Amino acid sequence: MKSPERSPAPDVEADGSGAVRIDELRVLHGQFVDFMLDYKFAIDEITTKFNILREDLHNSNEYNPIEHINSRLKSPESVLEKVQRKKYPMNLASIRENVLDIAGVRVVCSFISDIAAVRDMIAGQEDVTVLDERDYITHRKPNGYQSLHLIVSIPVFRVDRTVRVPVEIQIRTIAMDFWASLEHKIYYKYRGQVPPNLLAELTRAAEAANQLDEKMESLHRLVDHNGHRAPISERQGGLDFSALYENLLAED
Ligand code: 0O2
Repeated sequence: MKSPERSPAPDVEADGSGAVRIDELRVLHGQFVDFMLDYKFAIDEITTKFNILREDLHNSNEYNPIEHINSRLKSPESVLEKVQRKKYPMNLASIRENVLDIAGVRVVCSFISDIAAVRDMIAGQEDVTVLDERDYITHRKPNGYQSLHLIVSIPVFRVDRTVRVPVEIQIRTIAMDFWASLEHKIYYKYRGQVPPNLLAELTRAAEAANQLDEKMESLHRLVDHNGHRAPISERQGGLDFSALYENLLAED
């Protein structure tokens, strides 16, 4: 099949008056829309990968660590704002190379230990290349933010070419996600100038979310996914959930 012709890159010379001609603007706009499509398709690809994993696990009656998946495509305004803020060259090649979070996918898991499992399932796929990894769980941000961030690249098969497109994947628990969504809203409400007392409260709330995650992880280790008791070797010290568990069994 013959590939459709694509418009050549316009020579965006001003016409002498300093203005860019309308036909040149149209071509530029078309190229930007086409460029952004790569990222939309990359989101579709990664989302499909996670949905396949979920359905495959469900079908084989195995434990499914994924609670839900969200995605977002950065708006053209945010992309251009980031290019300006970071002082990257303003052209598509530079945006491709430098702005790695145009496509974003967030995977929310039930338990802390699920995060590494989900990470390995996606990073281990043949066509997925991990470009960068930031572990804000082991190294929590000072405000309390926790999440595992991966920048991966995946092939996107367009009609006339294959492009490797970067996607930012954020993997976190329900509690981490709950905290981050609220913090994000507060941050935007105050346009980044959050009052110090509110910041301190948010950091305390992050600590509470973390404690909840740790307690849930302990429970998760005590009870296997069919509601049976886990091997003694998997029980952790510290929290006295085993006594609670004994009582529950005694009531049966
Ligand atoms: P949105 O609306 O989610 O896209 P940079 O992207 O260069 O500004 P950096 O250091 O490269 O920042 O990336 P980093 O710190 O790994 O974080 C990128 C994304 O992680 C952010 O994207 C947020 O989604 C999330 N994130 C990071 N830190 C925080 C935080 O303290 N609170 C919350 N709620 N989210 C955070 P964007 O583009 O900022 O926002």
